[in-house]
Amino acid sequence: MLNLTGKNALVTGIANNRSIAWGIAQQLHKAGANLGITYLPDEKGRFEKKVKELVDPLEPSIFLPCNVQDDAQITETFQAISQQWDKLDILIHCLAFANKDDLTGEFSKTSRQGFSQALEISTYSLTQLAGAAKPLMTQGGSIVTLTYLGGVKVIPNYNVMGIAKAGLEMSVRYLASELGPNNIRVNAISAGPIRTLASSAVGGILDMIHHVEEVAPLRRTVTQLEVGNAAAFLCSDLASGITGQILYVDAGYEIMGM
Ligand code: NAD
Ligand code: 0WE
Repeated sequence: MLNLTGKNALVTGIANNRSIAWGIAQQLHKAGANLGITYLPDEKGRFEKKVKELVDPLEPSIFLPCNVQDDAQITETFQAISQQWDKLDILIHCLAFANKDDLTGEFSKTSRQGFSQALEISTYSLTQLAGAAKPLMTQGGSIVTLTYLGGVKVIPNYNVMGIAKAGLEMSVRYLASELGPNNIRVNAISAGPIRTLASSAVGGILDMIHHVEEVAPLRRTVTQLEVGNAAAFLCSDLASGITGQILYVDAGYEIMGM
């Protein structure tokens, strides 16, 4: 049976009740994990209040701001973990960002700034967090990140995020290779399109969801909780032989050629 009792899990990327990270946090909690939550702070502290209210029922023992563009916040997060937890077992990387302007129109017009920002936040952050987690995962561990088909095949308008996800998927393999001897597994879930804060800001997302509902083998899209179940599996001992993999949780869409 899926059992995460006695495991400490750090979950990044919860913005609201539609976040994929929220679906994951709920399923990790249900399986018995002890949670730490980080959120992206904003100036007015609005995010902090909203996320705090949302996650309160899951009784996280750590709740901290962590903007991955700020080294000091990452250091503070992992310092808090090393002080409060005897070990870290699970790291969920569930964040991405690109300029809205770079998610439409001509990919060849992507600016240097937009390109590096998208890859810094969406790709480099996995390596950065995995590097910080490694010394705390003293009993082995499981790292899970979220990717999308647009990192493997061309999806209109995904543009610079596709390059970021291609880099993210290759980072999973290099990290799995490096961390394997420490019994730390690193995998990605490639989720089908889901309506979230990030995806709702994208023009035409509903049409994409309807397309998936028509052609995916299961004739539907997936939910945050289904992604959460797959993440809980990958973080559990049931997946002890699995590392470096990209697991599609997409109602089968990826297998279709026509
Ligand atoms: P979301 O908006 O709920 O989550 C994105 C998160 O990234 C937010 O919590 C935001 O605060 C965080 N973030 C952005 N910049 C950050 C920074 N500098 N530091 C720390 N956190 C930062 O949207 P989501 O769809 O749940 O996205 C989560 C992950 O799932 C992303 O990696 C996304 O690419 C991936 N994904 C989403 C879909 C989809 O259709 N929604 C499909 C496949 C993969
Ligand atoms: O990875 C994602 C979302 C990525 C994302 C979305 C936004 C919108 C708002 C990253 N940064 C931003 N920045 C913003 O300002 N997905 C997989 C969802 C998604 O995004 C798309 C998609 C799909 C699906 C963009 C274009 C085409 C399809």
